[in-house]
Amino acid sequence: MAATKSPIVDIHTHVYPPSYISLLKSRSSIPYIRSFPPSSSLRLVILPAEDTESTSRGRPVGAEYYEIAEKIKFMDVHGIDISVISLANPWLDWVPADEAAEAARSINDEVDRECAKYPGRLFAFATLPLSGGRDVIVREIERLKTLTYMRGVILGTTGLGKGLDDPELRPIFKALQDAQLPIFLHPHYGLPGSVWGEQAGDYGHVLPLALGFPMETTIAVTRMILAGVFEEVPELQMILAHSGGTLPFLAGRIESCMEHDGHLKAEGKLGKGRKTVWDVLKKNIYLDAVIYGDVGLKAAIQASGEDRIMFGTDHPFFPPLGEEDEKWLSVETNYEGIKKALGTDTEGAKAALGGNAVRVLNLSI
Ligand code: 5CU
Repeated sequence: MAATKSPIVDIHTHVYPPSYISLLKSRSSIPYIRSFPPSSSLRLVILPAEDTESTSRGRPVGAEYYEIAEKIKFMDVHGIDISVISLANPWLDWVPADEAAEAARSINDEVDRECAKYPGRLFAFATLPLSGGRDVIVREIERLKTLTYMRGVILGTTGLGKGLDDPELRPIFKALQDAQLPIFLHPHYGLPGSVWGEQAGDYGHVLPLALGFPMETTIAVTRMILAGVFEEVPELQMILAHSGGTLPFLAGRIESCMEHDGHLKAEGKLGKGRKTVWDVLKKNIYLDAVIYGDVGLKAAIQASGEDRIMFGTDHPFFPPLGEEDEKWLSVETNYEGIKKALGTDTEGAKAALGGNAVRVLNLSI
């Protein structure tokens, strides 16, 4: 009997649906799309650190950012069976409060319709109307159950504006827990520009993307742990972008700093029933494999377990700089990292490449 091939699933892959692209083209502050004469080609400017007069101002933006057929083409070239697509940063963070509910409804419906064009190949993480406030957000979470292809939500680190340890977010986390919708946590804001120094303009996007993004995620989740979110919402599930930033590597240090903190002890926060950082990594957290190397991936596997790792590409970001390449170096590097860390055709590799995502996100229709 022929062996059935185990599926390859990309859980970290973005789109800006056509309606969102139109909005970006109508704007002149971040996030926006425009050309910078004398060049007529369009550039997408989204990161706080990149809106400067240099070649670092945004990135070229083409059909790969918004055409769903381009996503399928990319999947076919890279052997990807299923993609769980998500709106790319900065999501709806910038939308005025009174427009948030309608914006989220319309984007989520649009993404669901895009998935329906390729049944079985596309699923999605929905977008929340964060600026609309608690009730609007909870209503959208409840509505998501009526959409066929939604399997979780993508979330940035700012929450309602005060970070993810904000007590006001607890009902939202509970609503996600009750709806069994995992959070795909993704960075956007990085670290304050001052940490990159006066020469930052010479270094392109390297510092904010390589270091700012992972630190942002690490800080956000550490604040949730310190605030006791995972004790209060014990079944909350999160998939952390970029293999958890640096959380797997720093977990021991964070844990030790907590255990030696007199203030936490005096406040009774170190008693029985506390979930350690290691507990949270193994019970509440999944990690994508978008870390471009086996050393970081092995740390992720050791921290959370082979059954909690999920392949991703970050498409359409990190395209090859040479136009002649069909296969993307960024994707091949991630495949290679999984091969080196988990071998080829092992149960662990199959799980990381797709089995875990199919199981956790229920990827069948
Ligand atoms: O290259 C970038 O700026 C990005 C980004 O903004 N978001 C993302 O998911 N990956 C790369």
